[in-house]
Amino acid sequence: MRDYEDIVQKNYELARKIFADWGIDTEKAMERFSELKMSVHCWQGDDVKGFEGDDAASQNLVTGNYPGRARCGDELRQDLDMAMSLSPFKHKVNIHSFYQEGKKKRKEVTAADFTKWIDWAVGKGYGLDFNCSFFTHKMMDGNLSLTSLKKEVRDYWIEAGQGAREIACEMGKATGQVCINDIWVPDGMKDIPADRLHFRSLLIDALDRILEKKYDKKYMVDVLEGKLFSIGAECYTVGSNDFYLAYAVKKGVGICMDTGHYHLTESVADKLSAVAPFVDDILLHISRGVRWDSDHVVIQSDELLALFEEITRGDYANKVHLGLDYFDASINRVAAWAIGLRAAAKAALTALLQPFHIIKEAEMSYDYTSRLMLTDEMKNLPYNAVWEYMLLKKNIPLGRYALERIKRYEKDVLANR
Ligand code: RNT
Ligand code: ZN
Repeated sequence: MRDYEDIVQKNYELARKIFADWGIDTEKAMERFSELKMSVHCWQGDDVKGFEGDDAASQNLVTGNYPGRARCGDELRQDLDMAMSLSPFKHKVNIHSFYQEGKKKRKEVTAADFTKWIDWAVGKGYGLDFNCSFFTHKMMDGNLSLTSLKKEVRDYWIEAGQGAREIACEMGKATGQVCINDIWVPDGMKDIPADRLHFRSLLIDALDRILEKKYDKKYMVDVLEGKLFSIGAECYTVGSNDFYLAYAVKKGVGICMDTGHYHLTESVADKLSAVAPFVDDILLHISRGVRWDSDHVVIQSDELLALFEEITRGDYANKVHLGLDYFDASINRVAAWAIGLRAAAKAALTALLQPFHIIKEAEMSYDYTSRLMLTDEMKNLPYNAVWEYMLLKKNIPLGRYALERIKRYEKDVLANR
């Protein structure tokens, strides 16, 4: 390990000079990295089950049964701490209303049912984000919630949605960091609907009622998350991406873009500059779509890098909020978090180290030859040398050593569950 540290130091010194030659200050890039906050989705740790023990209407969409699933708040928080200790980001933690620990009916939960989460977050300096869980519940009408044809079902979920905003606001106040409240509903149709507009009208009414009360954006910000399709809703999603985007722009609400919720060739990196001029807040749910699944563990990829390139170059710092969203129960769940966190962090740092100014200059002088050649050349700069040095400085284990730590945790903690 000591030898390895020396190598990392030496590699960094060389890399620093190479980047300087391209006009990049590596120290500054690392400083900018340190301002980034990543919201970690708690539901990777328990296969999106929640703590209510109510499996009614549940469709188990998470495949795999690797041992060690977190079964309660204390276990989930312990696993989250472990995963975040392997990531160089500052963190928020994203929780759903069914992670309440007060054994309340879902529409009756209040911030008091999240005291343990809030105390933990405040103690560790994490921010919190929130979501009303419009699924896995006996008040679901099949996969319809806010757009059920039954008024009592709609009313139930509208109340739950209103309550969630109150909780989110309390979380924002307690942590001193804005809490993003995301609304995603699974409502849709397996087969071709007769009257598409009808369900969308119901969703408009429901959202209008949920979002009626005004909150201080310093504490709580609302975002709406659309989707292309789900299992069992292949033909029609009421809350499609177009629907929410139009609603959000008209009503001054934020948008959540989940990178797994579009056609596989669509690019959220491209969408940011199209949407950002018209909305104040964009929450990213960074995920990896694979064929029909929108939620594979995030790994290093061209798409991921493109997303961080856009965030860095577009300077959306105050508008774009970073978050992860995926789940895999077939591998160690803590590792699943760590893999995604580290992949996103590497992409973020790489984007900050890129000599963007040079290709921008080429573009501004219509020199597309230089732009293309330099875009390709800059892919091979020694980013990893800076990454390893940054981890070393933050006292975060490098590569294989992070895995060793996870394996030890699996043996000492997860295996005993
Ligand atoms: C589902 C959405 C949503 C969920 C979480 C659990 O397709 O992506 O964000 O993953 O709210
Ligand atoms: Zn999502």
